[in-house]
Amino acid sequence: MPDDVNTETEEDFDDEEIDLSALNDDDLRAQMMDDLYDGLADEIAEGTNLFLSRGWGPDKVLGEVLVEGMRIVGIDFRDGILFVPEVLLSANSMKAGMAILRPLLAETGAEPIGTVVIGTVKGDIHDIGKNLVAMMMEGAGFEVFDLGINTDVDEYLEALEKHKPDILGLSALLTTTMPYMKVVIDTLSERGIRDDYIVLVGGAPLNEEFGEAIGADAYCRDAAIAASMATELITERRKAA
Ligand code: B1M
Repeated sequence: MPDDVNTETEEDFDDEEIDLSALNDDDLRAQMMDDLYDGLADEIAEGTNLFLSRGWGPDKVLGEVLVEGMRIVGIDFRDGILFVPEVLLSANSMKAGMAILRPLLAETGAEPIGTVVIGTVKGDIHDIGKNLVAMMMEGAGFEVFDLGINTDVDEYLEALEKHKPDILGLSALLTTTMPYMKVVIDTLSERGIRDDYIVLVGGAPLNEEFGEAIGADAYCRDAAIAASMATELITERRKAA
């Protein structure tokens, strides 16, 4: 066969391993966004470690690579280009990166400034955003008890009784599960314990008006705001006491 005939098929090309460490920051970031889209958890873990070794802060890797990558996945999910199994793989690869960043973001060394109980409400299994909020709150110096997903009102009540937190955080990503936040808050009111806690709510379909309408103390647009709001409201409450 003549030397100049290229026998490489498209499949061979796709299978070619990319050496992530050989990429500059911009290309690595772009490659990781592709890898997140394709649900490649090992590559996301490797890329996350590479960025950290190049001096990127954990918050920068989180915001500029992982959250941004997931935003793109979200757009294609909405537009029917990606489907649930694919998005689950992306979510898992996001978690592989978050597992590396979590201890770094949580490193404060200080005494906890308060306690938080957080969970995604009943009927809802989205947990990436809630996990980020928990991570950021830990990073801001809170002790966090995470109840996971699909949390019903009895589970919240049990955790409040057990951990006696300052803050209750509720997460919902679906328009069909947002109303359950009101069920939780109303139950606290019926039991006469609503004012024992600062209740923060968040999740993509919510807004400030909704938070107000259901009687939450605040709606938090993102994890950084949740952490700063928690600090602000707990400081205010302690001053007033
Ligand atoms: Co679902 N999903 N999903 N999904 N999913 C959305 C939410 C959706 C908007 C996609 C779309 O159509 N564009 C849509 C909801 C539409 C609606 O209700 N208006 C949707 C749907 C429809 C569904 C299913 C019904 C699909 C189906 O089965 N046909 C199904 C529902 C399952 C269920 O819950 N019962 C479903 C399933 C899934 C997967 C399992 C495949 C997967 C979840 C995996 C997981 O979480 N482990 C998934 C994913 C990944 C998404 C998208 C693509 C991404 C969500 C995410 O992780 N974002 C999402 C599209 C989107 O949001 N653009 C979508 C990244 C994350 C960092 O952001 O979660 O917004 P976010 O969190 C932010 C803030 O909102 C805030 O801070 C976070 C960090 O900054 N925040 C809080 C969140 N919680 C907070 C709590 C606080 C404070 C702030 O407390 C104090």
